[in-house]
Amino acid sequence: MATTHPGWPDADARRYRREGYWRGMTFGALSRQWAVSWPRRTALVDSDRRWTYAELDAAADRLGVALRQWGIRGGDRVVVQLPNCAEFVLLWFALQRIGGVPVHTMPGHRKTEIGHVLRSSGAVAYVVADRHGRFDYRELAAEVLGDLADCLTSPRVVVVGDTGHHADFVAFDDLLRDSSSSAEIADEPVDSGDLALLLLSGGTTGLPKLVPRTHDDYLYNAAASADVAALDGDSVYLAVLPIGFNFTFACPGALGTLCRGGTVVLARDASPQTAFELIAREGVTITALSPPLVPHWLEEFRTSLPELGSWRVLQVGGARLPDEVARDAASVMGVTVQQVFGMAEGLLNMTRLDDPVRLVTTTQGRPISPADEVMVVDEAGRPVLDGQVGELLTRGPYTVRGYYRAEEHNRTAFTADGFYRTGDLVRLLPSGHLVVVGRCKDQINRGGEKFAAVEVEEHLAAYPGVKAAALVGVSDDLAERAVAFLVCSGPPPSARELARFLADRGLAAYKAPDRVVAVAHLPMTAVGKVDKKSLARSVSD
Ligand code: OOB
Repeated sequence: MATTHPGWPDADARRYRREGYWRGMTFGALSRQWAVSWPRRTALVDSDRRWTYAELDAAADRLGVALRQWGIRGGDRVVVQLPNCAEFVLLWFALQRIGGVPVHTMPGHRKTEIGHVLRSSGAVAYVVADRHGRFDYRELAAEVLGDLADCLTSPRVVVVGDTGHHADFVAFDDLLRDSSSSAEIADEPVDSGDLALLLLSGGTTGLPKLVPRTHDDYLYNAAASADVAALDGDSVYLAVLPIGFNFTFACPGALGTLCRGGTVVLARDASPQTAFELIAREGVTITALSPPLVPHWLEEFRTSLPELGSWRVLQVGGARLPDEVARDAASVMGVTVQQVFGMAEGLLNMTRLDDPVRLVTTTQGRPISPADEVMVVDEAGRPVLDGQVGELLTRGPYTVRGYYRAEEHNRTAFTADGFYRTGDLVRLLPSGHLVVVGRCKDQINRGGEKFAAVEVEEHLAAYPGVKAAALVGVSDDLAERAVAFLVCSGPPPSARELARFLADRGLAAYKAPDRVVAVAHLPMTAVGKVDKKSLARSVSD
């Protein structure tokens, strides 16, 4: 493992163990324990399919056997691109039992992103749904595999649902059926310090990096956030955002809920209609949204005035929640709002359920762990004066010390003493709460969906007649808009033409610019970089 990414230095690891942050437990063993502690409680609900903890345990064993017989070995990476369905959870725990490493991707990712993730993780398998929405993931898988033909070993494809005409793809259900009937497996020798999963970073330089999370650190992430969200055996968590998103999966999300013996309910889409029906039917107590969804939920709530007496907490995170929306959400829907400012790399900040309204509506919370170290620094890396704005740096028991297979990038993304440079501009209040005021990383964050500007700029520059391109995030009321500034030799393309062009090049749809502005040249800063601040100002005045 030492060759793929840096881990925590021994002294820190010893301290995290000694002080109880790291429990020395793997997810494979832990999920067996749950089945012993509360076998008959409902663990998982997907439409009209339900699993108790005992059933989840048995399914993970059976699928683990099947995956092992199919050739998955300890340490093998498996790229998972599934919508919110029970198979995601079953597969995740099955992989944990045999030491496999799920690599989380988003349903919106397309050929470019998936190809990159398959290559950079060196995955042996790629798991997709047959269709979701109007999109056929089997076609995507076939196309990506065609492009990977140059790789030494091409990953094999598993399809949840119907494999269609793809004879070389394996159906998830067949995999299960063909496994030997005695579903007894000896656990692989997995160590709690081993890699448990890979998450995708938002990306600041080109394609996203993989974030290596261990059993020790990710379990602490889930359990500590479960405590801050006051989860217990009566909690019912509704997964609305994509289940592969770290927020939905483990902050506290599905994993934190299971750690406490609660119930995870999966929503197939993020509409308030679907969610309100599930909240009423399943007695949901907590759910989590990204900021752009909140006004839709508010509007539907005001219109339909649903009876949702069980619902207590609404977490919101992934992008800055405007203060007024936070206030409205609490007062209109009668729930406690919990702001969550987190990152795939680790650090989680959450407002506390008993924080005064002022902090809940105007801050993005404070670190969840007493062992989280945060520093706010100026451009030269020196701590700013109290209350001043600067870049947030952090390290701690669940914040990684480096990306996976990214030695060069790690030299700049982390300080010499192991602090992760978040690229977020924050102000630290005396209470320890953080206010996110902006960003110094070249990233676009469209209401939670992030990507590096440079990744799209490279594609924009390939558009016929485009001589130079800069993509700039311009903050709007709720989400950020991506504006493409283009220097063109002829008439500039429209936003729609660009969207089609980028989709043809295999990019996720959310990366397409909202607006195109033709300019004679791109302004430069004194150090020769494109002056994105002045470009942003030119359209936001
Ligand atoms: C979450 O994780 P990522 O890795 O998709 O994105 C992390 C970045 C942060 O560095 C920050 O720039 C932004 O997203 N962000 C927020 C925010 N939450 C995330 N910016 C302002 N306010 C917030 N509340 O997005 C994530 C992971 C776990 C839990 C919640 C969110």
